[in-house]
Amino acid sequence: MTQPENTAPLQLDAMIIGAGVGGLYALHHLRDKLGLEVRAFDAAGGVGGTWWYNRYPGARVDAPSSPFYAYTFSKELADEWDWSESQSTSKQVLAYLEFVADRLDLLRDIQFNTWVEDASYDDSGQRWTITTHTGERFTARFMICAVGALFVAHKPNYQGIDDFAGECYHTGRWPHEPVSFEGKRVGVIGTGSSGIQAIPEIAKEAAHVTVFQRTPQYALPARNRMMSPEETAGYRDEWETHRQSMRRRGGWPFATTKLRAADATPAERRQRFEEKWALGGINLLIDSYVGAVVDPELNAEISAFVREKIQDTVNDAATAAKLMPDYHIGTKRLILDNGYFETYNRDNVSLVDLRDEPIESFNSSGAVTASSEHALDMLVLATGYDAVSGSMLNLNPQGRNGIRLQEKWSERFDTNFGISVAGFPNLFMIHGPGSPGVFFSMPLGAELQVQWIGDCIAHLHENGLGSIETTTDAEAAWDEQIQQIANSTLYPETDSWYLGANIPGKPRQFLGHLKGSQYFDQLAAVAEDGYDGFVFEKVS
Ligand code: N01
Repeated sequence: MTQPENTAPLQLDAMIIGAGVGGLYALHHLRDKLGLEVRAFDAAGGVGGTWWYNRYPGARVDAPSSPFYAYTFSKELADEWDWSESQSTSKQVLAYLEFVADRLDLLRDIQFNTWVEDASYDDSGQRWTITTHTGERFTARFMICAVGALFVAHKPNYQGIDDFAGECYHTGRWPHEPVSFEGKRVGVIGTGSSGIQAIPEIAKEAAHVTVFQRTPQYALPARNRMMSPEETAGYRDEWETHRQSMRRRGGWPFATTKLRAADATPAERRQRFEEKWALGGINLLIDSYVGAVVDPELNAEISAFVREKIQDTVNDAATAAKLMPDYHIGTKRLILDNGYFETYNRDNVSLVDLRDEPIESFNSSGAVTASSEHALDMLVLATGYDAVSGSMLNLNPQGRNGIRLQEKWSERFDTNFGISVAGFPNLFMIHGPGSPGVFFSMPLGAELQVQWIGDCIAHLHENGLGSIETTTDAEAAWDEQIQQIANSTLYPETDSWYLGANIPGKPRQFLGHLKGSQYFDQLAAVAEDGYDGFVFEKVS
């Protein structure tokens, strides 16, 4: 539907960009709790955000326990939804989000298949106006950007890659139609969470899989299992306690160890690592001893333990050697695997170590490396995302005085709390740069940010205020806090998407707040203390 230029845009109270985990809750909270006139927009054909697109074989939550990758704001929702496995498939997460959208009657206020092409702020009217790809325009005082931390797919720019004549898919843009690997020679580039989940599944069907690996990765066994009715009932009984614990314990509901590695002998530590390894999931890292991503000695010991496990699993010594990670475990996103290393014992899987054998180019029939040609029928790009900042830069809103976000963020991704940007009044981000994001529970983190935004909007209404905006001083202080916390850990010593290191030319800056509970305490305190670090204008 194209709207003529001179037609007045449709007036709303708030517009939400994105109908994923954050956007759905924002729509519910602002519409049903605050009574605002709200509409959400999404380029996808349905709800789910990143889960709408991540349908590659093997895609699962990389959190270890399904009931905690879910909303916590409604006991009814928790009671009405049964998770079937401890590590949910992407299909089930998507079904859950569809269930939530249906149950809360959200669909009537979401405009799907709609790409927001432009967003700009009008100073005098204190309103945002968006223009969609069809030319429709909407205006509202508030714009909530729930555009996803892992949305903008990163495609490597190898010479000739577009000349490849076979099928080519990115894990973050997987087709909705079935993809068959049967009888095909499949090349997979990338061994992050997506590649490590997809490779074992592809190998079960394909004639041959060639994995092109740039950095060997640690992965811990997920030990995925079916959830029994008793386990589900137990979670429901303890729902309020778990909810409170997640808020207090950095997004994770269970108490973790207070044991110190220095108080144990090497044999005792080894025994404990074995126990945690047997339990699977993130237990080895977070529950062996205190400080695995802070204490270099403990980290080195856990890293060596996992390398040994890889060595024991992979039969071919040369392949095992190529698979040996050499960074501090946990400082790239920790990966939970379902038979990844075992996959290299199959006859139809081979590994190319790009550090020794870089890809020089692609041609119509495959990849050319320094010493070989790899003929392929299909290429799977598991090469990740322009994470955290990428989707906001894609939207590229125009704030005060005509400044675009791409200009504002050309050197640093300045924000306050990862929610607000100086020069962009009444714009709120969910999981923006400087938020806890993946370092906390993403659904709970989105809920808490949305609730804060809702309270802030109510504060404006109650006080006759037309706009709120953070200051550049507050942004500088926020960045300092983020970097200080990160620098007290081992994270900055490893190249990862947390630092923007996966995207050529992207400014290096740690992008997440590592102390989620502290973050939400500070966020609450700022509102209670009259929004220090923010400025308001009266309604114009
Ligand atoms: O992406 P990644 P991902 N040539 O950036 C390699 C979340 N997630 O999609 O390590 C060759 O982690 C790159 O190599 P290197 C989760 O938070 C969640 O796997 O940069 N290789 C790396 O091996 C995760 O962290 C779930 O040297 C290139 C890989 O591609 C985040 O999404 C599931 C390359 C990219 O790994 C991203 O994971 C999956 C190049 N030019 C993911 N460029 C669920 O919960 C990049 N690589 C379902």
